[in-house]
Amino acid sequence: MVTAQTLSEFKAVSRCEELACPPFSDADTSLTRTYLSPAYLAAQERLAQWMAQAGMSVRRDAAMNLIGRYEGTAPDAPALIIGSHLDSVRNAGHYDGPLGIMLGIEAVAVLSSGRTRMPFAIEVYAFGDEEGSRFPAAMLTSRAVAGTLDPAALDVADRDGVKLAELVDIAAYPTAARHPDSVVCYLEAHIEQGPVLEAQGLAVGTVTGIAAQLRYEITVGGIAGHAGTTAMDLRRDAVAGMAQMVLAAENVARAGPADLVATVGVVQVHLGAPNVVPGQCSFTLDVRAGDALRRDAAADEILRLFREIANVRDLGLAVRMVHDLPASPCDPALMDLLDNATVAIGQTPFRLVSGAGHDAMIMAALCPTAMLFVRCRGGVSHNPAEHVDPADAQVALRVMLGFIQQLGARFEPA
Ligand code: HGY
Ligand code: MN
Ligand code: MN
Repeated sequence: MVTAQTLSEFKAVSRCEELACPPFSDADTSLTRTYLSPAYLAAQERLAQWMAQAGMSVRRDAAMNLIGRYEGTAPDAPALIIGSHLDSVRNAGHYDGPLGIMLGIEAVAVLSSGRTRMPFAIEVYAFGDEEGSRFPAAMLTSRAVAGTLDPAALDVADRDGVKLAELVDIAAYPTAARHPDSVVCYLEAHIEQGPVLEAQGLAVGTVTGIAAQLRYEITVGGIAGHAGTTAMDLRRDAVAGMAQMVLAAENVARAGPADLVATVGVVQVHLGAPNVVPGQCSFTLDVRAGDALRRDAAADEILRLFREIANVRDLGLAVRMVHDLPASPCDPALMDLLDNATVAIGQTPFRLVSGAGHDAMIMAALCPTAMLFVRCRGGVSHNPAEHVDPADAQVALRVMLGFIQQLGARFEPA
């Protein structure tokens, strides 16, 4: 029914490469593409062309997601949504997010070129804010689509003080929500961002679930002082306290099981100067584990240690939760379809957990979800050295096409 193309016709990887440079990056010599930036909008325009070439109608929703729709055999049929994110971390790799979008477009292009229509529509979503790299919140746009967005989360501004409300119609934002009846299920293909598939010698793997994650913003208050005249025993040094807290968080995570991780990724010293004992600093804390119970126990222990360190050092401590993302199991029946499609092309099916967060964990509130991981070299990600072999990405496309065919064979209109 559907023939896989030759590798030379396969465009998903080269298109990710094209989008990794200006004008599709906000940085000159690396990839940074943040939600609603000029680079983000330029990348949407290029994606819209590829979606249209693949036979899709293209629109944007009120959360400024870009959406391509390939109609099914029945008008207004519910849609299989295939998606991932168009935004990136700063100094990013080229595939984290875009690869899943390009594979969705490529799958529709293969169906469209074969004049194949499914009993459901297929919509490809390029989500706008999975990384949270511009505003102090993440997954805003997939939460809007899933209908789980707290409007208060939209009251944010970026590092330059630009408010989200200046860039989008906040009042209309919730209209991006999809009615559950309009969606069949959600499928996301994504690089693994870990070393497991490479260690197994496999191109793709079926994701069983996504780890639970908590994110906090911590502020430590001390007393600024002269670096030359403030005796060590009289100091209330906010950065020294923060340093002790960072190591305390690392020790708790190291003492736990392999899937328990804690990360301090952003550190800021308020009015820092070489000759000033720091009076205030802030940092982010990200804690994850395969289930919320162990994640929460670790986070509680880390925050208890933070309070203890602050007391001993006579420092102020303020803790603000940025987000709480529960663990998200993938749908067992959809996992079976991915495994079957993997076997059907002569590959070995393999299941693994995702330590990284994805829009799929948000879409799980709306519909059954499935994720397909693609091997990436050394498991490196959130790094310009991120690399995916085009042949592996094409295996993923073939699995996705098999998944779509099986879903069509099982689909019963409501
Ligand atoms: O944080 C994550 O796991 C994802 O890359 N946003
Ligand atoms: Mn990422
Ligand atoms: Mn990602």
